[in-house]
Amino acid sequence: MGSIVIDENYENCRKILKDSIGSKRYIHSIGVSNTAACLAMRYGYEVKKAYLAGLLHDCAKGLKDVQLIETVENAGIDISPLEKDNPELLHSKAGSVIACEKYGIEDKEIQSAIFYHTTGKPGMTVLEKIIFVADYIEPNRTDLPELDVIRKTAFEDIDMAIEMICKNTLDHLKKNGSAIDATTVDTYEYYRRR
Ligand code: DGI
Ligand code: FE
Ligand code: FE
Repeated sequence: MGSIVIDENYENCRKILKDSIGSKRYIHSIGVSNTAACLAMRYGYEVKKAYLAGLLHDCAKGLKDVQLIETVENAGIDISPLEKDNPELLHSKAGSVIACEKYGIEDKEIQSAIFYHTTGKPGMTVLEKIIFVADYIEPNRTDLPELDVIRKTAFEDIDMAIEMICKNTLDHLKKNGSAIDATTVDTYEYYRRR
């Protein structure tokens, strides 16, 4: 897989991304990239790096379950039994691989922010936090609980926003009887006790 050249306005990136994830998911990605840029301004992180991480965070969403598993396995990343049963969880880990192999992103901070964007993790870096939060609060989200208050909190106390997002996600998963990844619980416990 040859990687693309990223130009100043990410035009190549955008085109390939839109073709591979579809227009609805692409619009979400643009929302995450703009929101991530705003959070980077607030928390003193490089704005363009946050923008690019946000743009590409869901770049593996177009892959089928078998392709997600194959991408992650081929990169030598462990797959838990829970991930094997719920391969959609792997779009974050597969996304970090694809960001590197297909989009030429060699930056480890960006790769890691994509890798952990679904479950979060205890002790996240600034960029990991920014992408985790931007994914939840971006302007095209409408159907999530407490959006208004979490949007405001994100710009006041990002760790508090992470706690609120984790709590809502866990409540949602429990209500639906979905399998819960241990990392999702660990992230909540860490930010609840911070
Ligand atoms: O890719 P997006 O839809 O933009 O957002 P995302 O990467 O946060 O993934 C969305 C879904 O992942 C959301 O419905 C919550 C779910 N999720 C997060 N943690 C877990 C989980 N799903 C399961 N089954 N288990 C988890 O621990
Ligand atoms: Fe995602
Ligand atoms: Fe997303």
